[in-house]
Amino acid sequence: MQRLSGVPFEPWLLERIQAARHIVLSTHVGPDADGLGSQLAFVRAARATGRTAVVVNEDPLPQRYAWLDPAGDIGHFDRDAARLADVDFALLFDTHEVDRAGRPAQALRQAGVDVWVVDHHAVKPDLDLQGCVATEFSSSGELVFRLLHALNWPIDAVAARALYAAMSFDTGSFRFLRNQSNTLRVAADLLDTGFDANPVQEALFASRTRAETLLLGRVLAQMQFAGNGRIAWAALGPEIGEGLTLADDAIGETIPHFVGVEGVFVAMQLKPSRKPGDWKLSLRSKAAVKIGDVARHFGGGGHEHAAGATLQGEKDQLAAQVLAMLEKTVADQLG
Ligand SMILES: [Mn+2]
Repeated sequence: MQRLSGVPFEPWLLERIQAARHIVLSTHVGPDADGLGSQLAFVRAARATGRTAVVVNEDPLPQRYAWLDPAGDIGHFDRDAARLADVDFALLFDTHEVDRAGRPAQALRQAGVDVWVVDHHAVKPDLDLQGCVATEFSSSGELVFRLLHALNWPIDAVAARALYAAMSFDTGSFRFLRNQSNTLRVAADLLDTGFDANPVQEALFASRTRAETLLLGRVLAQMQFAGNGRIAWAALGPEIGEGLTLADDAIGETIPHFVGVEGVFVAMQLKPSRKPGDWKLSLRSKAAVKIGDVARHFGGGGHEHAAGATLQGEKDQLAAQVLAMLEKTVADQLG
């Protein structure tokens, strides 16, 4: 039975978290600064209340987020599965799909541990979930800030920095303010704890590696336009990253450069998935066009302006199918 709390948080949600003594946190595969920052802040606050709290994700901490976790709290399944042994409650951050959390969430469920979610993505109605999902929030970090306040757990400068990183990441440096001025009020409260925001911003937004910069050049060289110049797209083969040492989602970082082109409303990238033969579809859009339905049509999901799916088939055929639907979507919505 699905039981989800919004904000203000339902008493049963706060009571369940307060009752937990040994908490484990997990997030989706391909962890990002939002999920990781939310975890680190929650761990810090939970420990300050006398609880034990650990993090076990499917994937290891990506190297580019090492600065976020100087204490080494972010664990991963292959190395740290033993940490799952003595927990009495689990929270899944920044996703509500247990499949997207990999082995930690599966192992916990098999062991009979409650796995609840804390997420800001729109929920698939048929999923059996408990926890908190509030889609009006910019980020899981903003939601966790509210949750920690509702629990009356402390947010010190270390936790605040992690939440600020989470929020800054998901809002593209506070440009996408889903919760409007509230998002900036939360950021201001976090800054008042006294950490320096500049290194956080630089680590998130001014730290592209040389390999990533070369990749960006290659991807931009593949960019094409469709739909009277209102769609920018590329279908990228595995050779795009040849000879470059790159993180798994390095191509994904290039899509803002597509949607950022003047006159473009929708960006589409098709790129190799981790699983050979599968293709990852990424979609972004400016405010005037919603592309969530296109992703859902192809069996994926996400937000109205940032969504994706995993596809099987031949790359150029798939790209043509997606483009046809995007051209119709753009024409329907913009005329
Ligand atoms: Mn997020």
